[in-house]
Formats: sequence, C-alpha cells, structure tokens
Amino acid sequence: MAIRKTNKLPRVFSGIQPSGSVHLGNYLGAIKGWIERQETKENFFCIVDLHAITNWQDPESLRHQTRSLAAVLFAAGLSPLKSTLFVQSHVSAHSEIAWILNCVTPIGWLERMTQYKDKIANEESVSTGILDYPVLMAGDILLYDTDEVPVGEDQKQHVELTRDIARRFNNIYGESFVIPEVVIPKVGARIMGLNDPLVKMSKSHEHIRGHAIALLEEPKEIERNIMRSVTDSGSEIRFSDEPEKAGVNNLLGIYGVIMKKNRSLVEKDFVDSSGYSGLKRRVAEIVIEELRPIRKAYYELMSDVSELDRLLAKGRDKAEQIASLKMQDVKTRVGFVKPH
Ligand code: ATP
Ligand code: LTN
Repeated sequence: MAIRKTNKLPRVFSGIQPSGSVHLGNYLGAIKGWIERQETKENFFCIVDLHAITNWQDPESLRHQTRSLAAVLFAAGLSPLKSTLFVQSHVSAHSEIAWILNCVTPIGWLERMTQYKDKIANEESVSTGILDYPVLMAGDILLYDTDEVPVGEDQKQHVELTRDIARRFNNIYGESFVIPEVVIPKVGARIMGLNDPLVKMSKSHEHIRGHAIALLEEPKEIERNIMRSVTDSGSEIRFSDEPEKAGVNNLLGIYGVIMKKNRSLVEKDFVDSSGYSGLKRRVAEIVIEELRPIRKAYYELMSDVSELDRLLAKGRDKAEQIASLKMQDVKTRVGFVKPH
C-alpha cells in the first residue's frame, strides 16, 4: 500500500520552472493560491530545474533564476515553517523515478499532449526531454503520495496523465501510488498576454514587449504595460467569451482575482468607469499595490544568498526523507536488488 499517514492534512505538491521571470499569470494562477491555502494543507513546492532544461538555459542564468525564484516565493508569503520549498535537482529520486515511469508509459500517451504538440510545432530540433517532460512531472507528484496538485489550466492534461501513469504502475506492480486530484482556481487559471489576449501569458514569450507583467517589475513599467494592453474598439466593460472582448475580459479577470470579487461585483465596480482607460488605470493601481510588498521583501532576501541556500537545504532534507522511502518501495516492487 501507499506509504502514507492517515490522520494528517491533505498533501499538496506543485512545481514551477526557474526558466524566466515569474509573471502575473504564475502568481494569480498558481502561487497566490498555494500561499493562501498553506494553513490547511501539508505543502511541497518544487523549483523544477530539471524541467527547465528541456529548453536551453544559460547555466549562469539558471543558477541565478533558481535562487531568484526561491526568493520570489518566500517574498510572496510562502512560509518555510508551513511549507517545504526545495529544488528538484537536489533530490535525485526525481530523476530515478522518471526512468522507471518511462518504462510503463506508452509513447503515444506523450505524443498526445497538447503542450508537447504546441512546443514542437515551431521547432526544428526537439529534445527527448520535451517529449518526456510529463513523465518527470508525474514522478514529482507520485513520489510524495500527493492528494492535490494546484496548477493553472495549462497543466490539467499533465495531471490527468499522471493519474493514468499511476494507475498503470499500480496495476502492474501493486498499489504504490496515491492517485492525485488536480485543483484549478475558479478565477485566474488562465491569465492572457497583454499584447495578445488570445495567448496565455507565458515565460516563453517574456522577450515580447508588453506581453507579460514580471512580478518584480517597477510600478512605472507595470502601469505602462497595462495602459498599452490590447483591448477592442468598443467601450463595454463586461466579462465575455467573445474573442474580440478577450482583452477586457482578461483585465477584469485580473481585477477579480486580486480584489477577490465575483464577476457581477467586478462589473458593478466599472459601471461608471471612464471607458477602457479608466479600467486600465484601476487595474494598474491594484496590480502595483499587490506586488509592491513582494518586490520589497524580494530584495531583502536576495541580499543574503547563504540564508536562502540554507532554507532550500532544509526543504531538500524534508523532501528527500519522503522521496527516498517511496523510491525504496518502487524499486522493490520492480524487482531491483537492494544494495548491501
Ligand atoms: P511556460 O509557459 O514557458 O511553460 P509558464 O509561464 O507556464 O512557463 P511554469 O513554471 O510552467 O510557467 O508555471 C508555473 C505555474 O503557473 C503552473 O501552475 C502554471 O499552470 C501556472 N501558469 C502559467 N502561466 C499561467 C497563466 N498565464 N495563467 C494562469 N496560470 C499560469
Ligand atoms: N509542468 C509544470 C511544472 C511542474 C509541476 C510539477 C506542476 C513540474 N512538476 C508537479 C505541478 C506538479 C509547469 O510547467 N507549470
């Protein structure tokens, strides 16, 4: 049976790539929710550097981004007392389990993944890592007997695949893995690019001017990007699924998550607004206010890198304890000889 205590809080696992600057989509779609639910769950959050190198990363930048991401998460309110934050490559069980899960995962399951199909569409040469990305992610989740995986909408299919892989392994080798549930926020699960509201805000497009709002961006820059965001030629401020209203829809969504208001309350707030520029100005204001304390805390944390590394080492120790027990169980089931 799964090695799991019975009387404890639900266990949560989620991951984030140190592959670029954390943006408002990551924050509203994932990080903010992780932090708000810290009290009521047992939390494992992982900086997934092994996933990040499925695309080329400059080594020095990757090292910097990894620490920087840890600082952003702590600055945003992740508490080292309530949550375990660690770096994926620090716990070797993640690579080990991925290999074993590869051997029970049909290639066809991976070729079906929409993120894989999107990623290979514009690439001439695609690494095996891009195809195998969801198996590594399944390993992350299954190592910890995870109950809940809070992610943005774009990762839903990967968590569903994780469930399939876990069931297949359990059928072949006996019940080792807990089958995890995906948790998608009701609002904010898909923040769109400010330059193109039909495309998800993404680290991979951060080089495009005006696409994303980086969490550490200066207030002036945030304001400029929001004021320049693409809307439509109309003037109606309402939620809508029509593609031409996607820009306004996105701005209202951002406002709703930050203000914790439902759709009708959000729309009410803009009944007397002075057109789209009033909407944009108000959204810029609240985004700036939301991010201001995070920026301040971030620079304090980054001024003491050894303390940051110490916190990550503490996280690693906790994660490793659990992951190595699961790895032993998995290796025994598969038929590996235990070293003397
Ligand atoms: P990339 O698009 O380059 O793959 P990313 O921006 O999606 O990177 P990740 O590190 O892969 O960043 O995602 C971290 C978390 O943020 C995941 O839970 C993901 O679902 C969520 N997320 C990413 N983009 C958005 C978005 N635009 N809206 C809401 N949630 C998002
Ligand atoms: N693939 C995810 C990051 C990720 C993750 C995970 C999320 C890696 N391992 C485990 C949840 C659980 C992404 O690109 N956002």
